[in-house]
Amino acid sequence: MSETTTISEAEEYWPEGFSVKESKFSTSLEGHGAVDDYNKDRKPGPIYVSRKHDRRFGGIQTFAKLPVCLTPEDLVAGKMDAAVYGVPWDSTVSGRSGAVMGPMAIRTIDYLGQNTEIGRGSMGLETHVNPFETLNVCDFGDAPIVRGNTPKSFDAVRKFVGAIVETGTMPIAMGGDHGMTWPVVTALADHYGYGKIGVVHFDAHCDAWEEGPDCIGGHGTPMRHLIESGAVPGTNFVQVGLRGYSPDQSLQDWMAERGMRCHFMAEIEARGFDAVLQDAVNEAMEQADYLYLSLDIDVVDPAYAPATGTPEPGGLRSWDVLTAFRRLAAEVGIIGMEVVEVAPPYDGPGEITSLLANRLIRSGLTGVAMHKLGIREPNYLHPEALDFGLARKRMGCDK
Ligand SMILES: [Mn+2]
Repeated sequence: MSETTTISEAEEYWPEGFSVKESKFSTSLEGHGAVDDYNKDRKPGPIYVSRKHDRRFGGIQTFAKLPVCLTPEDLVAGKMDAAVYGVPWDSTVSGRSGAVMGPMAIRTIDYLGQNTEIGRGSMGLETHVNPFETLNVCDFGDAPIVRGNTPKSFDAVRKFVGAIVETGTMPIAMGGDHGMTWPVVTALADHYGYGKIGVVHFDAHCDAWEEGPDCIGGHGTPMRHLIESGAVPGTNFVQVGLRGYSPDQSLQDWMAERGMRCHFMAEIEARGFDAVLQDAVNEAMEQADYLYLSLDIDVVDPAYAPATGTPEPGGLRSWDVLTAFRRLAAEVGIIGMEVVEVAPPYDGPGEITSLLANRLIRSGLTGVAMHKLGIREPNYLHPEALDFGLARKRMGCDK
């Protein structure tokens, strides 16, 4: 197939005059887009683009100042446990656009870095675990996007994620609108098996709508596509944080019929977030062999995360979702995660939405490291995080 899309190729995707709802995914990893076009004879392995004196906002910004990998061979040579990548895509939004700029904003907002030699470590205060000491993690750049062509873009995203997964590396996505979850999780299902994956889905919205007329891959439909394709059955979904004015009764009935587990904000307010999170942890372990985390930043209250296309007042606190990502990754174990729908043009002073997204990924990575270290007890917190008197005692100050 040629590099450019001809009208006849477009008609292959939408044979009835751009009115067909089904996308054709190809399954081969051929042309997966995870390539290094500029350094063909380079020895494979992670590329460090920071100097030791680089800090905070300086230098070349990768996610957490991690080394860069560009090819699957780099991931293998670097024995990468996880690869953070972006999906700069917002052509399937229903509300305000801008999520195309999400990945870069999530990278550049960070002032920590990951290099302990410059005095700014990454040990989480709640757990005393530093994910970058336990895990090899890289920035894998961004998935290739075909402007103006949703099926081809989604096909490219599926292959790109497939190329990561095939190396045994965990893919961690920065979105991008939620439409991308259809190809991303399909790529995981290609590898782990249809019906084997469970998704804990944090969102103000259910994202299980039918496509609108003449629409394909809308950001309110990815969970519907995953259920209907068999990649992730309805019984394998746990949804947390739904509120506002959708889904309507008939869609709720459809979701219930498919065995979806949904925890609305009303239940969270009535029972408390911790009780509902514990249910979500238990349900995630009951339903599936492998767990994926999908978080739409609009699950968080717009007071904490205003920069998103379809904000809905009355949501979760930052602390809630940070805890949830860490706990699910640590206690259940995950095969991947994503933070989507960050639309930087609407962010407030301090770029608080991008910052929260950055910290969510760090928190999830901390959980992945805890799981690897065997720290899997319910709601683990380091004793000295709860009582600093223990630290004084340990150092011989308190007798
Ligand atoms: Mn969503």
